[in-house]
Amino acid sequence: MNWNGVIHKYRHYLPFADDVQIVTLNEGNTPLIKADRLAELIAPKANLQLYLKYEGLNPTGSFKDRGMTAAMTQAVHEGANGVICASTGNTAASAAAYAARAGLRCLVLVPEGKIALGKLAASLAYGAEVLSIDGSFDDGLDMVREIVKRQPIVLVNSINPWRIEGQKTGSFEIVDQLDGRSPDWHCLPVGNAGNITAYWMGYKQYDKGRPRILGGQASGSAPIVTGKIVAHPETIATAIRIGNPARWRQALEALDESGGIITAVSDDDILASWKLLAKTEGIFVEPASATGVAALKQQIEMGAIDPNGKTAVCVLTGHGLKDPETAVNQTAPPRTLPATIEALEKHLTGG
Ligand code: AN7
Repeated sequence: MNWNGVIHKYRHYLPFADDVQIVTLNEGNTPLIKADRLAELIAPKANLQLYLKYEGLNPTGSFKDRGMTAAMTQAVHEGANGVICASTGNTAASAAAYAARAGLRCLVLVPEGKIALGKLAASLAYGAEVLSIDGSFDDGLDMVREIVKRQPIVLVNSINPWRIEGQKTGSFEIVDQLDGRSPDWHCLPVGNAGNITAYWMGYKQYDKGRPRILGGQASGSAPIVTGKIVAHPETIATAIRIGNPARWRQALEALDESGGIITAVSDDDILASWKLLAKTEGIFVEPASATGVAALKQQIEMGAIDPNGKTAVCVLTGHGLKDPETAVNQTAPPRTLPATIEALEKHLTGG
């Protein structure tokens, strides 16, 4: 079957006018991968049914494309000339791509030196005006919130409700891929809290069972866990280096209504899960994307989640190639070898 993107597929659940021109890169339809080896490692002998929703396989390499197709479609429908966002990187790359496709001007504000290389490369390649600010993501978000009050430019951060509308299709796909039921646990990283908001909205709307939501924040950037704005958030998972989430209240609602949990995981635990995903399942994600797995592992170990016979979905939000620098820094360098058969044979046989 030909796949034409999430708006085409789930139009019936989205509040678009009949005559919108859809801006799409055929996003969505990402695989839900059963991860038996990883399940056995994080919950030995528990018959945990663990699935990984590999959102890094979207057109710009992250989950943001689901919401961006919707936000850009609506922006074009409303006659916008340009769009703007603040970003830790993935929103920037996605906005840049969809704006290019729509023929719109695109401005992205990113925290200087704190955006992974693949995200910067993509945003530049798509032709966005990349503005590097000497502040955090949160500072950038304050700036774009203010500028859209003064200038006719459309904000495409996840405070734009169309971002959430498009993003919620992730829940619909998971339910469809699980043959019409929802998992017991839905695990994901939480940064600005758009994704957690959207998934919960999607499960409720689709009405085929409701999971409990498990959100993971990096311990150096965990405002929702601590209940306090973090003025200077830090984490190796730069995607979720956010101290004052825009959808904080909705995240708390999702946790409350679902009987969920929000927890902080250390950078070491994030990196340990990042390695496990790559080495036991062959799935290379950016560090932030391993936070849902790290949170699940932690909660099972603490006894707060009983894995026995349960179904859990972890959303892997972004591709590993987004952050090649961290990958290279966190692994041993390649061994150098003379270009001879003798040297190769010696290596192969343990010489
Ligand atoms: C890989 O790109 O906020 O809780 O500006 O890139 O919905 O913010 C990215 C967030 C998780 C957190 N995983 O999602 C941005 C940005 C990855 C991400 C999150 C982000 P939200």
